[in-house]
Amino acid sequence: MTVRLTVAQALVRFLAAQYSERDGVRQRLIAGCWGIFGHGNVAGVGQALLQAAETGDADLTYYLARNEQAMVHASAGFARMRNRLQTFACTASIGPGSTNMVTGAALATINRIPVLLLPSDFFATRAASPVLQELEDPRSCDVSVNDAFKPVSRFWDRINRPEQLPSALLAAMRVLTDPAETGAVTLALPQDVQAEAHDWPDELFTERTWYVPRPLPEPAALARAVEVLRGAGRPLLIAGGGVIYSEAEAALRQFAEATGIPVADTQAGKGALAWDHPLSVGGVGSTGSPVANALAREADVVLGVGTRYSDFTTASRTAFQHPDVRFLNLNIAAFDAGKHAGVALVADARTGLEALTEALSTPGAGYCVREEYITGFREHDARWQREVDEAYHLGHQPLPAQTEILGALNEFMEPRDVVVQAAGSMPGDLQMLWRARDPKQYHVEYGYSCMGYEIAGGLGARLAAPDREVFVLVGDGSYLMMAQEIVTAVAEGIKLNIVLVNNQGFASIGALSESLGSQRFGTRYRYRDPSSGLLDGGVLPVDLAANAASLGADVLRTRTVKEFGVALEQARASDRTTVVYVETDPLAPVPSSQSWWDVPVSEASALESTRQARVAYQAAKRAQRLYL
Ligand SMILES: Cc1ncc(C[n+]2csc(CCOP(=O)(O)OP(=O)(O)O)c2C)c(N)n1
Ligand SMILES: [Mg+2]
Repeated sequence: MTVRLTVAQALVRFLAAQYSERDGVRQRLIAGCWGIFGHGNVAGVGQALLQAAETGDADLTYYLARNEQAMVHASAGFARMRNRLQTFACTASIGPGSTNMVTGAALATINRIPVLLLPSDFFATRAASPVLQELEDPRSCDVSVNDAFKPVSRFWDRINRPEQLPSALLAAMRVLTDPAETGAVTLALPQDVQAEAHDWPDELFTERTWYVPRPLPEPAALARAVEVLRGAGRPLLIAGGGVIYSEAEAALRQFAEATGIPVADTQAGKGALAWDHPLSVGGVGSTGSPVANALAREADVVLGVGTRYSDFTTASRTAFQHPDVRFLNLNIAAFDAGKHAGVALVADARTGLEALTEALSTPGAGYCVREEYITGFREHDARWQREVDEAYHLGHQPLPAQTEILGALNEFMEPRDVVVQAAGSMPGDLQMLWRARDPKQYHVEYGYSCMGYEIAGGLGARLAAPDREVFVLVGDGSYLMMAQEIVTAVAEGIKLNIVLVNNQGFASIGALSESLGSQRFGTRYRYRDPSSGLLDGGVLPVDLAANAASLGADVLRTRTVKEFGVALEQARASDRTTVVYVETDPLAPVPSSQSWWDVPVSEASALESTRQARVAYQAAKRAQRLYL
């Protein structure tokens, strides 16, 4: 039997019938469809979504975003919160509507998070070419702006004929649900093809379940891994996002407790082991804790679990200084497992950790690190925790320090509450100072570190977990890039608590600039000073709190840490999206991670500040290693 539907109607009906399943738990794979309509999709996908809603033929709720980039962020935030087992589709109009999603696609792919993107495309028939917003490439009639999605998608296709849809859909669902391959999946939909009717086989629309696998380690690879660990005197485990996506927290804790191996975390992995577990040593790398970084420096074996070893994690390949350091990488993606010439253990994080625990716990011949090793880092951690307490309660005047705001928030939040952040000086401070109590509490997007993710990503996180309070932390720079989803939150009644931290510009890049001899050039939001010709004049008459109120949020202005704490209580008690506004001192002190990050400094310069920075840069770079 066949059913006559347009391509867009078939697509919607198909998406509503897809499920994912892991550990016997089944859920809808595509939870709904974000969109912004234009001539490219209004009559195609738009009509199909309307028809689905009106007739009840397909259940695919439509969410209206205010910016296409943001709807991809919301989908990624949602998928991350749901451990990659569920995501959204995103429909955009041809041209700018579609290319606005490219940044979101890159974010999803880099973070290995599934999102389904449906950019609209020019006429497959070319009947009306060049259609409004069509890129005309004199070299080929087959190129459109949607080709820009190719490098940032894990699967990409253009549906030029209805017959191509079924195989493209099956391939797309497979990639979305493959934990090793997942990322942005792009199906470009020419606007005429969306509206074209076709006789589809009924079976295309029967419910389909995509089983998310938990691959076991290969026995020979497990044996090699066990041999490496048994020879380790000063091992360090690095827990990445893969631990959390795999829900391997209990397996991680059992492995650590069985072996005594300390656990450091990455931005995506923070919370995999609670901060106050005796074997938890905090963030590792450029913005990590001095405790984890001291262990990293002397580790003879680094066991990376579910990490892609970003340059922040490895301190640009300076974090590990033991002359014979070896890497053992447990990862579901062979690509990541092979990094740093490591011994690769390709497996799901949970099954892999369970296998390692079992293999190392042989009765009478179990592996465990020496007691002095544990005592050493626990003493160091106790000293470090006192420093964190100080940073949380600095009493900085007249404006509070950012570390005090983060401290107040940390002490205020319940374990199941979620903090969302992405860019600026906060991810670094958070990675170093945040005390995560639950695996889903710390939601910092630091694969792409995309300014503007915060509010949109928070929206997705809250949609995924309506039973958790979401606290979006956003700097003034990020806020100015993408505040518009406050309107979506208000319209949908999706309650967000938004902490807006204003420090008059880019504290992060300002500090980085200064450390690299570039004197904070161009990093402050100031008037242009006519005498210097630079942007270092007076403070601008900008009121971001009023801006947030104008978008429909409740706003609480605070000036002190005490007022900030009271406002947090009020925000939590409210059922409306509430912005807690606070100004902080961008120059307040922050503890040192005792680490480094490679940002090249000009080799030739007319500026003394740059020349000095270059000398320091060259000295630091000598510690960089290849790990062959
Ligand atoms: C889209 C985007 N553009 C540029 C950058 C580079 N960048 C990183 S942090 C930052 C400044 C962020 O300012 P703000 O949100 O106010 O945070 P602050 O640094 O003041 O803490 C910039 C420009 C980025 N990460 N993302
Ligand atoms: Mg700022």
